[in-house]
Amino acid sequence: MSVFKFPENFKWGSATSAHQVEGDNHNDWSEWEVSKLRVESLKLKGLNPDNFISGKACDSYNRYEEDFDIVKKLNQNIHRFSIEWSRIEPEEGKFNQNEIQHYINVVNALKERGIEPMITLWHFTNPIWFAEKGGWLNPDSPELFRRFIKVVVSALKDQVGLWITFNEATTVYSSFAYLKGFWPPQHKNIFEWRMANRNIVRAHTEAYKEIKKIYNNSPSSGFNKEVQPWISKKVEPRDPDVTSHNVMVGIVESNVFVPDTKNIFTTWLRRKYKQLRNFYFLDQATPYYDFIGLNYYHMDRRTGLGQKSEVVPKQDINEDMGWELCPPGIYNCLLDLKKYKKPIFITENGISDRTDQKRKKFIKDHLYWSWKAVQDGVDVLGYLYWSLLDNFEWHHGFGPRFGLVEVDYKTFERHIRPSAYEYAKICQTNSLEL
Ligand code: IFM
Repeated sequence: MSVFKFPENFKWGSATSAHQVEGDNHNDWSEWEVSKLRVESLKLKGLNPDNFISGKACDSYNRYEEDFDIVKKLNQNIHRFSIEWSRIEPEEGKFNQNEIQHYINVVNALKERGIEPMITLWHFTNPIWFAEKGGWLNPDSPELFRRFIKVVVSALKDQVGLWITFNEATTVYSSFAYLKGFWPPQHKNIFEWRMANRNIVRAHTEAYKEIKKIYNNSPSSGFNKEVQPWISKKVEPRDPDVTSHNVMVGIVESNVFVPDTKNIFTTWLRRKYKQLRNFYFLDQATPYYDFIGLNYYHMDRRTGLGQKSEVVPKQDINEDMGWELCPPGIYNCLLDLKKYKKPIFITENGISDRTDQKRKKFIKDHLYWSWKAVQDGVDVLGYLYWSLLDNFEWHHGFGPRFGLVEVDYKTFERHIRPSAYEYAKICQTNSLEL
């Protein structure tokens, strides 16, 4: 047996997002889930529309303390969750103090348990008023987003040092919502897709500057430097007027492993595709981010450009999602990100596995390849499994089961799966045994 040790201060955790776990959200997604168009199209496919309505989800809005007790029990020291914009600003310009207080309570509940909060400010859902104003096609969208995040970050700055502006905004969201048409607002328009991407990048940059300004004016907020010297050393100010070393602001994208082919031309095409898909946001937003969040799930044997790679042997398929798994692909993705010279968190990596037969091996294999990337000079700060809980998996509804913890959607009872205890051993020892 070999032991693979991770760097000192490596963070171990898991992630969720508001719409997927909280329940009772009222946003553009919850409206779409019950829309006639959506319900009819599910019925036509012979599916029960009820399984595709987020509803109470995992009821984590009310059960977050119970969830965080589990996080602690599983030896995790970081937890990623998202804030639901439609709760904070249900009507344009009107901010709900009770909901702001709710998220202060959530953060406090993590801190009391010694768990570092990592907060995503946008994870696929929009307030209804924002969607009605054109969503991410609206030229004012960056300013509307900046106004929202200013309220949230100002309220939470004393306890939080790790912020993510956008989750998978260009690698998943904009193409699903504006190009392929399977997420609300279900458009299929290449010009809109480009426009949404541009506005999102602008929104990120403005948000980054706003967050830095807030922390600049509040040097005692964010990370406690004695507790977190590892992180305060990593933050380099990007603007001459920004000196805050007490906060890190990152971008999360979902990168796929795109293997080469045996042919030089199609390999060139596939690398171009990868460049456009995986790195668009990072390239456009440079230098306005302090860390990169990598979500990694699978390889793309066949790209949108059509050529199929034959150089990688056939891998396991995650049937629920139709994904071809490929643990060494995470190594490849991490090495690709090295050129940005920024620290990296693996902000998501997971498998839908109801019977929990494959999850333990999945985690271990991906951790082995992540460890190898660290040996090869990639500055990886932590690993967060997706997801802490089974949850609402967007257009796939409640079918997929990604959780370390199984959720009974009728009683909301939580059952920790055996693989979660295996992962907990890794978190505790900061090392992997194979
Ligand atoms: O559930 C999603 C999450 O919202 C974003 N990243 C991928 C996960 C699994 O599909």
